[in-house]
Amino acid sequence: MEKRALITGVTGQDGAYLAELLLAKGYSVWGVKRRSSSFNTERVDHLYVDPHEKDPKFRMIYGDMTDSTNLIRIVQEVQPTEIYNLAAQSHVQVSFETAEYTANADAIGTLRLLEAIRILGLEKTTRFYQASTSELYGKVQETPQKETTPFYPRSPYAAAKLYAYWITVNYREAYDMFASNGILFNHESPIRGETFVTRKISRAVCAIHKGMQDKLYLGNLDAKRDWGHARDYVEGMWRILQHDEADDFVLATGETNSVRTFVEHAFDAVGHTIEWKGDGVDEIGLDAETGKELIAIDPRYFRPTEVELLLGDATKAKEKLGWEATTKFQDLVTEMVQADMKKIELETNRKDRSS
Ligand code: NDP
Ligand code: GDR
Repeated sequence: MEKRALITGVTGQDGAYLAELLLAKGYSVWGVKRRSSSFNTERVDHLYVDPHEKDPKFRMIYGDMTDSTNLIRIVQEVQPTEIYNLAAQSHVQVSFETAEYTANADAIGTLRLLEAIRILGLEKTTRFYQASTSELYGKVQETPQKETTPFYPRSPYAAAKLYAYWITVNYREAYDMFASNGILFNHESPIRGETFVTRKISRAVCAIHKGMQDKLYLGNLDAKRDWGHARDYVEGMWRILQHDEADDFVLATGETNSVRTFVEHAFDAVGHTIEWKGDGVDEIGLDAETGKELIAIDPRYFRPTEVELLLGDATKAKEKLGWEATTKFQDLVTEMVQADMKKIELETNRKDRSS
């Protein structure tokens, strides 16, 4: 039988990696993209096929998680064998500003999609993956965090994702649907959104090194995250839906590092050593060689409630799915910095040629 995947959030980091993976596995992939006044498909443009071609393997369709009738029509048209629900307002800090919208898209959006499957009578033919998150653990209850660790959300984003998590479990139990949660810890890549801390750092480090930016402003340097590579994590999503029964799985590396350590490694990748001085909002990071101030704190980037420590235990995924994170923290940082350096150099060459 033809494998047809529907990916919501296909234009995001994970959507792009997942679409590539599924196409390589022979799937037909349909991605849901939002209408935007500027181009928003940069991450998947390389997968684009002329829709006039006969039977293209990758297609995009307009949609929005806040629009039930649209979602029902999409599921009806695609008749997917697998749905990966990756669409979300995914920025934790932004969720404090746009709490209601975040709940609508991330929580009720998930319900809308599950309902679309039911309304169309596809409960027995469509498998459903929900992009759940380590943000559910929030305020530390125990470490490392695993499937049985209690949740304590610390943001409107996490509270919305908590609803999405439980409605997925509920539809599995109530309607015998194959609906699974992947509780994924932070995963990054060279195509990570520019406002998440890792990519913000890798871009700034390159711009500072090239003399195009003076300083990098950050918030909480002591928050700790379990950072892995997005490429590994989309493989885990796929394995979760291939398992013989629907279930919930943590995907994590089992190693945690602070934002501060990320900054140090990133600068190190371009040959700068960082020395820290002062504390609290007055802390600064200096270039150990020149004494130049490269990092400062901007309290705007502190969150009203913070998640201080995330460290995951992915033993269940290893035992039941044979999944393990393969990219080490240091290699991830280096890959991101090198990719941004290449981008800056290409951009500079292009400007030089056109002037
Ligand atoms: P991104 O922010 O990179 O991508 C989010 C995607 O959702 C984009 O395609 C975006 O479209 C789309 N989207 C946002 N709002 C809507 C809406 N109302 N209707 C339709 N589409 C919408 O996130 P990631 O790829 O990093 O993450 C994928 C999913 O996994 C998200 O649900 C996230 O919350 C979750 N997650 C991510 C983790 C991570 O570390 N990356 C860890 C755990 C969970 P557009 O491009 O137009 O903005
Ligand atoms: P997170 O990612 O909130 O973990 O959510 P983010 O990279 O935004 O923050 C990580 C930590 O860094 C601290 N921080 C800063 N964060 C940002 N964005 N900008 C800064 O300047 C800055 N300075 C310090 C934050 O306070 C935080 O502690 C990501 C998203 O992908 C979610 O969708 C996903 O669910 C979780 O990861 C797992």
